Amino acid sequence: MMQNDLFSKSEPKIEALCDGVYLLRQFIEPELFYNQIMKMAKISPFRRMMTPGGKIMNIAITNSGDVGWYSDRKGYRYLPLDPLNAKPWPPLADFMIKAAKQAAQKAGFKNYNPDTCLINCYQTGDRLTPHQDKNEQDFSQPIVSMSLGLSAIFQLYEEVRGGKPKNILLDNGDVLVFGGPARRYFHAVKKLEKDNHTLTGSKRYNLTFRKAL
Ligand code: MD3
Ligand code: FE
Repeated sequence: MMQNDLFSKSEPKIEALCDGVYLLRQFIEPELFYNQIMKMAKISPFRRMMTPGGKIMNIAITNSGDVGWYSDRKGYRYLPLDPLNAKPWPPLADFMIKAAKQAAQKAGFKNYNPDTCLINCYQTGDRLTPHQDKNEQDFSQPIVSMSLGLSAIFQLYEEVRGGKPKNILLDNGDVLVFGGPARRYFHAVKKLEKDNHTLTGSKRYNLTFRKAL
């Protein structure tokens, strides 16, 4: 009983994976986030964007917050309005900001102020190729990532793109915090395997909270 109390839900475990990368397993309430995503997607639907090179991305994307990450022939950037409906992106709900700040705080980042959340929707076979996130202004602010639904293998390249990555299995409700040197690391997500999840069906969702401006 005492053993259990030491690891009870009030004191979730935090695991340092490497310098600046922290994993908080089962940190959020997935249903709450999933329901919110479905509400927001009615205003700004998931869509497959075009890369600057003219290819259609396989992962469907939407945003919430003051600005949203966007890609087309003109390049990658943050936009205050959703080009699909010419309206602001759905606002970040207070509970979302609170959870992201709580995760950052646990990882040691005190003044985290996310102004946007990029939401990725993975279907069977979708993968994210190695890349850096560098469209944000302030690299001293961490990125907080939340996973929903089907599990996926996340890959972190500590050195360069060509090096051997660290593989991390991300499950429903897991949260990752990236800051400091890790903020600039290359990372990727392996192909989503065909499976079924009680909350999300055949899909995986990932939310990345960022300070873009
Ligand atoms: C490491 N998303 O949207 S989240 C992305 O699971 C993205 O959908 C992945 O990479 C996903 O850009 C991984 C974890 C993540 C997010 C941002 C990072 C890892 C990061 C920025 C720097 C280093
Ligand atoms: Fe990324």
